[in-house]
Amino acid sequence: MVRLYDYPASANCFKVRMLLAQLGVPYERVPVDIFAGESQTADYLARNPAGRTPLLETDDGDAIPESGAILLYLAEGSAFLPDDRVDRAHVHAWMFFEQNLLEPNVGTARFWRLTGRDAERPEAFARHFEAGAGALAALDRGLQGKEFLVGGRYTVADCALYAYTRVAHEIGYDMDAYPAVAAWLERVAATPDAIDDLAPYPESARAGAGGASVHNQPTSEA
Ligand SMILES: N[C@@H](CCC(=O)N[C@@H](CS)C(=O)NCC(=O)O)C(=O)O
Repeated sequence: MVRLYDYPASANCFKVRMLLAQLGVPYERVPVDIFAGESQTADYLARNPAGRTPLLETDDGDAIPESGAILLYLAEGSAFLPDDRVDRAHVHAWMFFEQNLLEPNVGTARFWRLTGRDAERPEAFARHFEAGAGALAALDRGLQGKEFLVGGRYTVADCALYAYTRVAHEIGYDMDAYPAVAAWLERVAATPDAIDDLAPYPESARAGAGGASVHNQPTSEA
């Protein structure tokens, strides 16, 4: 059985839980308390040098870090990853976009806002928030006239982009400004076996709680 090293409040981990549910793959869920340093132990760093969740341990003991890599590994051979080379390239393009523009901005802004870190660095927060709005606008343009991101059907690209987009409203993004995104969010939520189990950040994640994590904090802002 595969094993998922998981932080329940992480939308990066949520992506993987969602795809595992949609593929019907049974797995062992191993909670990692990133604010208690559990992702920074020598053992964990040997399996993921970046010290982050999610991390997937395969049946034969390989350890795969990075949510996008895990999604692509799991989706291989399934209907969630197109065979067509060009469609596949578009899936990859959206997943790179997610990691390059959406997650580092919407994800960071969300983490800072929900844990009180926005007040510590208001200017950096505003930059992330604004860049996140730009990413949502780009996603909206990309979804215009489309049911799903690639090939007219739900793929791992939708799964990857759904995770942070669906919670953007929690920190004040006006989703009415992105009508194609809003309609797509509903379509993704209605796909078979979609889940809704993102946990709230616990007290230990709050600014000043003493956690050692650099979770969602780009080094350029450190
Ligand atoms: N690019 C990575 C980002 C992973 C990431 O930022 N994980 C956070 C939780 S959302 C984490 O485990 N942080 C622990 C730390 O930074 O110490 C991915 O997509 O998996």
